[in-house]
Amino acid sequence: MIPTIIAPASGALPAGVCVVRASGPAAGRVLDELAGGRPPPRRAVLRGVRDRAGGLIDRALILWFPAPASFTGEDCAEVHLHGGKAVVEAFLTAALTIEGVALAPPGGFTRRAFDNGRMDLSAAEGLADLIEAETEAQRLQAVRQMDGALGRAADAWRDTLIDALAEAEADIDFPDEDLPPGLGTRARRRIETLADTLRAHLAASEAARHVRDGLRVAIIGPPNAGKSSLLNALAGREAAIVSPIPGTTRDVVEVRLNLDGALVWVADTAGLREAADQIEAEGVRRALARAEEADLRVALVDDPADAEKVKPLIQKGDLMVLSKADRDERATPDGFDLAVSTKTGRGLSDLLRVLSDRAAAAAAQSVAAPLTRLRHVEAVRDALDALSRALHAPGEAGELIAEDLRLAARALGRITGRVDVENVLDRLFGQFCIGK
Ligand SMILES: Nc1nc2c(ncn2[C@@H]2O[C@H](COP(=O)(O)OP(=O)(O)O)[C@@H](O)[C@H]2O)c(=O)[nH]1
Ligand SMILES: [Mg+2]
Repeated sequence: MIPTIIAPASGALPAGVCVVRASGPAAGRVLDELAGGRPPPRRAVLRGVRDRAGGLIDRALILWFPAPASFTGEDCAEVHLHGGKAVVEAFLTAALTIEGVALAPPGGFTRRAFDNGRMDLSAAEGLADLIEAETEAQRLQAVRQMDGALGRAADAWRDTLIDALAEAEADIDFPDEDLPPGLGTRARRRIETLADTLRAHLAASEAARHVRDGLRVAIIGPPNAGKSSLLNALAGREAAIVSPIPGTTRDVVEVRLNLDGALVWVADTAGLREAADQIEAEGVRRALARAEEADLRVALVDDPADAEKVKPLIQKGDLMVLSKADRDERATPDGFDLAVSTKTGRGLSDLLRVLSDRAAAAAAQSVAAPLTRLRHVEAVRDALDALSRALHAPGEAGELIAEDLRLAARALGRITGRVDVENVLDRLFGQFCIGK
């Protein structure tokens, strides 16, 4: 028999209220045995909740959602207890004495919703992202994905392919004597349009992942340029150690900023120079690696003459910034985007504005159904590879074309979890919190 899972679904205790959720065939029995029976479906009622010996645990609101019209598609019960640790503990202890009831694993409820066809895999991922969302941009992107935007797009793309496939197969089975063999013009045009759409989604996927994972910024520059001071000033706290001794920062220190609703990670790095010891050398190596993988580098120098030293490390769109701009009131020198001072605050709001604009641009670039995870990107890339093979196959290769179209449809089916899903499920649902 399927176990009935139970877990607190709301946040850390103590709290005003704690929602405990149960799903599975014995969910109704939890209410029968501990809460005086099942109320009418989807109606909140106030009841005394009692342990097996009849002792009062709490007074609680209870709800009953019979299958299939529930979050998981199974019988579900909710008990809104007062959020005291001992209250919740006593209730769970009592519930776990009921046969077939077990504690839910992480993501257990959502996994059942997926297994019962209540949501596709991309929607489940959207829900996980929504729960994790800390910024407005993350929330917007996640709620759309949870609402099915990506799932619907992936299904539509797949339908286009299946239609084209039907046509290609008809051509194989009943070749038209008057036409050259291979993809018909209509099918070819449809596949070309689809390939364009997929390419546009791939192009926008980096922006979508910036929204989800945050824009990654690295501050780089020679020792003592004021990198750690700048990080602390941006963070508004002492995240990194500041000292006049060059070579103080040895590891990458990262802070996250919520800039106008967008997530930005700023990393402070070890100063780039010939290292004095092995630990510092490792710090420099990490600094270079972090700078390389960042979306944006802020090259910081306190002497314009040092600009040449950092130039080889920066890329198009990166920022050249002069630090310690309190020492004289010079205008921003040629070749620099900004001059900042952590002592007087000069230029700091301008720098934050640039970072927030970059992050917002990333959010705005997103298409209606963004590919937010590497998993989606890989599926679309595989589909595109198969499509370009199909489009470039020689005319007589009808069977091969059909096979490539099938492969492309299969790759797109992975986005929603319609095919090839087993290997991702445990990993995905394992990342959820308990009670979700
Ligand atoms: N005058 C002035 N000194 C600064 C400023 N920012 C940092 N410093 C000083 O520069 C030295 C090195 O700073 P730090 O942030 O550790 O530099 P890092 O090695 O690049 O991380 C410290 O003595 C700081 O007090 C600034 O805006 N103005
Ligand atoms: Mg430092």
